[in-house]
Amino acid sequence: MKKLLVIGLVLTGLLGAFAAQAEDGYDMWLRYQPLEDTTVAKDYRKQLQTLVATGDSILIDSAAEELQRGVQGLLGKPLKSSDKLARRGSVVIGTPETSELIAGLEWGERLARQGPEGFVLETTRIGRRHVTVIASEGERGVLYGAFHLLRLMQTQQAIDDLAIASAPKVEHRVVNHWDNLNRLVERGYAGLSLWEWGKLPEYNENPRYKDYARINASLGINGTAINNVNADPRILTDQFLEKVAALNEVFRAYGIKTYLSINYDSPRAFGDLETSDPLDPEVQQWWKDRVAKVYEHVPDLGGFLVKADSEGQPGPQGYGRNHAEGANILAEALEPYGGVVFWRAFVYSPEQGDRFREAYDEFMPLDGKFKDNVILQIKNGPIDFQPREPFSPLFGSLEDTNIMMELQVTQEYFGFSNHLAYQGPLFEEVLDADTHAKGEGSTVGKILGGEVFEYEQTGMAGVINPGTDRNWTGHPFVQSSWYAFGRLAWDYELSSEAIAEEWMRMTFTNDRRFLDPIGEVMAMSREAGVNYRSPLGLTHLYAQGHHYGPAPWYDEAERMDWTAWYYHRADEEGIGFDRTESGSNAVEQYQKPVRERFANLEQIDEDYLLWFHHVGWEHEMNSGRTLWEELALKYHKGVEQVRQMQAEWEDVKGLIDEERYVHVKALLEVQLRDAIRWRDSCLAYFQSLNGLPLPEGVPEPEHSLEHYKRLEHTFYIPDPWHPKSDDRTLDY
Ligand code: BDP
Repeated sequence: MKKLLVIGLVLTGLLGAFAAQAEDGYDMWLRYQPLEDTTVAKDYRKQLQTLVATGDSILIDSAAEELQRGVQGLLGKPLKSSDKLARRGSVVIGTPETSELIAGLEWGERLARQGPEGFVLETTRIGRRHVTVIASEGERGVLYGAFHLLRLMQTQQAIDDLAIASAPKVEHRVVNHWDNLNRLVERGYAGLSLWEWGKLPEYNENPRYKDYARINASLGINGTAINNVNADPRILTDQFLEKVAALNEVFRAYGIKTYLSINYDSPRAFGDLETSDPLDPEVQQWWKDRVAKVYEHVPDLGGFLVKADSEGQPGPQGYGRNHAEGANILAEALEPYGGVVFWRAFVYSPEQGDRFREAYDEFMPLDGKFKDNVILQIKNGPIDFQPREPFSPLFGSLEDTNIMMELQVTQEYFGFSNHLAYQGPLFEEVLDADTHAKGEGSTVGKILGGEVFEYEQTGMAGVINPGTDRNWTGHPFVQSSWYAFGRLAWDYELSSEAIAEEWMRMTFTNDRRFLDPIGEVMAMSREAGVNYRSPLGLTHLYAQGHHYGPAPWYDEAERMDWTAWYYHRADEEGIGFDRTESGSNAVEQYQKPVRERFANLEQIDEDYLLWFHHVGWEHEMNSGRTLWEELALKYHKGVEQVRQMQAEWEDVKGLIDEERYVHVKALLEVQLRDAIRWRDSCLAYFQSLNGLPLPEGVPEPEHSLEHYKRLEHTFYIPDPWHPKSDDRTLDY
């Protein structure tokens, strides 16, 4: 009996130890697993023995708690907490206000240079003692500095002679959730919304909330817009505001401000007024009163995010007013509380000849008309988060309007949470794009940082859409794009490659045998996605509604509708959207050097060719091949790249935990299936138009075009947000 008990205990112990090591992706990049390199760990232990964190501040408490958690995990032993320096190995954290030791360093000017969110992380002397200092003008900066130190350790960098000063390059670093109040997440592919509205406000201790805040804070993200831009007016009711306040309570401890997406028609939807016309004094008063209520509940709310006059959302134009008039009344109501309005520039009206032109044509005439606490939130490209877009011409054109860029982390157009498609290279591509607004070097990044035009406020937003899936994002590698967004929002000059390496080290392992091949996989994954979907500047060939599978075909009757024809203009003769002078002339929206390059068939980078030109199928490409051959080869290359990704993944077996290894491996199979379908559907369709043979090396599509057309409606699970896609599956 006794023996059995002992065996039982040993078994439970073993299982316990095993369970502790099981990796389900929940911890993201904050795993703090014991360091693989024991020499490094030994060095770290010397520097990190005692933590001196004084002062009364929830943010510094969070920083201290995180350092303890990290050091405990990485080194196996927590720091001693003390309010005095130890003989050696002290870490002193704080601001000159919270810490006398830091005040005593007299770093006022240095800290001021980094600002309240920046920090100095330095190995220095206090008296005769060597110490590690994390200091900032503001408490947020201390928190970010703590995460920075932990990142150095997780990636096994030396920490015995630190001299780091860092500050974010844009002010508002905000994640956006497209979460509905019924907990369905629009374009979210990882479960239900994280926000348990039914249990709030009473229960805000769900550990997910705090972990979510830690994940964001570790990147320096300082804002979250928690509900869908297609906004439910109920978010502004007292009942929901109480719930929002309970969430905000958790986020506040990590320096994250809460923002709410509001419905522009709220005054009417509440049943209070007959109109929501922004120039009606009663409407203006309504917003002032409602905003006062909002701040009673959430005194430090960041402000509102607004999608107006877009895709059926109400807005000022419904009342004959423009976007500036619409935004300014909200800005006025928020101003006394320091709140801001993120006003989205994602607009296009169906009667427009070229959707590309729309945002620019609508917003340029309003430049300089928005209040200072309005920031225009502009998607990276002129259409809609496509695998490759030229940068939006609004970047570099709006001189007197605060702007921020909106990027998409959730893979709406990149295979949802089924495909591996690290978005870092896409983000980097747009940030590095040169607008030439004030001569060469006026990159989108610099514009966003307010270095080209003097904006009052700057920012970057990322649509993230995590859900209740254990690993938050569905595909483990979608985490990497969230990470990349946050890091680039902090510093748009970082390289996507370096970011990928950091992420892999923290998320998987520091083992070079993993980092090198999988770094390559990450680097190629976005381009692979472009190649098997829409190479050479093709765009939006998606099945209507769910945006997962291919549907390049169109019905004659639907030509001008938002079907694929609208975007690719393919026929017997050729393919591509003419946006030069002979077409929609959207190129005119760019500064001269950019315009000239895009407009010139000889000079344009072929990756953008069909964005701007309609060319014959036999148009000669730089390679000497015809467009058709090149296109077919690109499609095929995309498939081959997925095969290469699979092969690399095979090779890292055993270098990381089995659980995530197997998960990614399985998803790569799905990705290969889909890549082949994309290639074959598109090639079969285009071939039905041009009648040309496929070039050597590209296999014939396995099925008939009719087969692929039928798949359009059964290719992906019905999307709950698009009930119509559900109905249509019944046809087959
Ligand atoms: C499109 C999405 C749609 C969003 C819209 C937006 O398909 O679900 O509501 O963007 O950004 O890409 O408002």
